Amino acid sequence: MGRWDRESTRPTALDVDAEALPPEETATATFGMGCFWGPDARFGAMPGVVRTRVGYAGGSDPDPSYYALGDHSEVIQVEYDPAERSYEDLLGVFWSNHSPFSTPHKRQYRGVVLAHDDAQREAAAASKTALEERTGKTVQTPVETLERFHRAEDYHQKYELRSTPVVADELEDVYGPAFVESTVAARLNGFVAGHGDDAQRRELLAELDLPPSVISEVRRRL
Ligand code: MHO
Repeated sequence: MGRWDRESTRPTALDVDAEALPPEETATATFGMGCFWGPDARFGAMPGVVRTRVGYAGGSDPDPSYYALGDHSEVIQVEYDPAERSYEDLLGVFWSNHSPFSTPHKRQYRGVVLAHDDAQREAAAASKTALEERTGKTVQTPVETLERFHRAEDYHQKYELRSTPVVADELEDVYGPAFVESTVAARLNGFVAGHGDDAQRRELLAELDLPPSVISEVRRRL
């Protein structure tokens, strides 16, 4: 893919993504928090989060899809830099951004921690107990073990960004299939949904060589 501004020495979005921490060096967390579009944007804007993707998990159906979820729930998967973020940080965001004291009527939207290992399971259980002690209420959200993550259809990935006029088409052109796993797309997806702070947004936008139409539409939404 070429540069938008031939004179520019700024990195393209793909250059920036190529510098992102490789998957072998990230840690991964998976949570059910209701409709997965929201947490995709929220976590995507967080410094230290490297990649996000949405999917279906927590059930046994071998091949779930949006219209045939079986016993799975919508989940957000977050890859993060363990040197910059702790699993506890993510748990903090998790507990304050779903409804832990009630069970939704559809399993599709249940809150759930899907732990990747014993350490995550213990940390999640401890934070659940702490929340119960702090509030005096019973937390309904279970802590379970992730068996398998099924990635959702592309049209659900980075949904806020994808549904932003102009930006969506341009970025699909720039990225093709790399869009879902892009760190830049994760951040922009968060920014258009209103997450992230000013300095963080300005820094990323100033850094990138993106189509001017994309920059101006993203700016308009900040
Ligand atoms: N049906 C809701 C949530 C979608 S979410 C991917 C809506 O259209 O807003 O389940």
